[in-house]
Amino acid sequence: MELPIEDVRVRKVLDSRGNFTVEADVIVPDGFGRTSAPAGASTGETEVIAFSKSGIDASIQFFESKVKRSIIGFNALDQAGFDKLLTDIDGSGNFSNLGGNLATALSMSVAKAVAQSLGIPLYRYVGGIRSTIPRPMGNVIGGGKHARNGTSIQEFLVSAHADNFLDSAYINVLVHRRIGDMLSEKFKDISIGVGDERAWSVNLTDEEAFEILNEAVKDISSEKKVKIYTGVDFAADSLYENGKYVYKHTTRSRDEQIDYAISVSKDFGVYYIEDPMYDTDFDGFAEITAKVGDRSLIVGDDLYTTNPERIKKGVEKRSTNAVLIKVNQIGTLSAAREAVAVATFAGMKNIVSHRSGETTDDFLAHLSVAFGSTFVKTGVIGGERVAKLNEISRIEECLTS
Ligand code: 2PG
Ligand code: MG
Repeated sequence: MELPIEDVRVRKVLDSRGNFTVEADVIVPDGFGRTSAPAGASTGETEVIAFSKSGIDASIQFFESKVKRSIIGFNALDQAGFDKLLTDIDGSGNFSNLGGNLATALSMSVAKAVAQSLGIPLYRYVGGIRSTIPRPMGNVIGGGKHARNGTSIQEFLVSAHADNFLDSAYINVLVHRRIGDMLSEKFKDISIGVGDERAWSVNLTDEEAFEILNEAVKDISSEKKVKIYTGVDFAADSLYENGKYVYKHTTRSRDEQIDYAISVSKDFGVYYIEDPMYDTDFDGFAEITAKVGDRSLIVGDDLYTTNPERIKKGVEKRSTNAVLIKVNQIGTLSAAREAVAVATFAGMKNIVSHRSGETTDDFLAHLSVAFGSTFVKTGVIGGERVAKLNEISRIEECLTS
């Protein structure tokens, strides 16, 4: 069976930060797929390049002149072949000609068009018969590169475990709301902002943020009688300067950073710990995982950048017990799927994640179900965030009815 690609169009659209990103439309017989790509702010060193270094227009120009004619007529059922073709035509090894964002939009749109043509949902096409509903995880207090005046740690996260996905997502919202009230009380005369992902942003120390987080979680958890896990994304690449970890109120050596991450697990009871160390320090991650991996998830984001080869290195070194998955870090659905396969085979959990600059596209909702993700990290509120949450809730309705 063949499903030849009949037409492809790409265009610029705006993301949630108001920056330009790309959207791709793919048409196959009886199928249409449209995907817009998100954009990171705390990007990892080894991510593919979002757009050509000459800019987004140059990426689109590259597509029009070098890619389009080769993909018209290509059999869309051959996702791996399509993704390899994109990679080969780009030829740079890191999508610096086509741009990883355009590659992501094209790759996902082919899968969406095929799913529609076959009359099955995207999660089913990508994941086969195995489908798992993840738990929603979203940040409620933030800073780093996502906010102007927030905490040093990029994200303070929560994940409620209620009976169904939407209730869990709603309880995350209640924690966010409670924290908003607590912050208004604490900073009576100071206005409180939100960061790119709608987490509260105010001039707090990280320790104050932990206290507020834990108090709000305790309150809502006992009110709703639901377990709520907490998490952090250190995004340690953003803290790292010349071998040290520079926070607003203190500086930590490598060893002190390792001890701090361990104490965040042991003393603050944090279950989910993302990117505690700089992205070349596989051994530092491993020390943390060895000490607290039995009680916490140690998650590699900038460490791995959804790159199967880097995940293999992490498996060898026992760096983490979980991996974050963002398609536009690696540029194609096939590579992201391979990243999940490598991690799963090694017994690691995976978490499909949004980017700080998002669109209302909901493909990551389908991927989190298809990939058997433990959590989906996609914020708590905001139209571009709840687009994903609501779609997972719809999928859950289909799977349970
Ligand atoms: C992260 C992400 C999403 P960004 O670090 O995990 O929260 O941020 O998209 O800016 O890389
Ligand atoms: Mg991260």
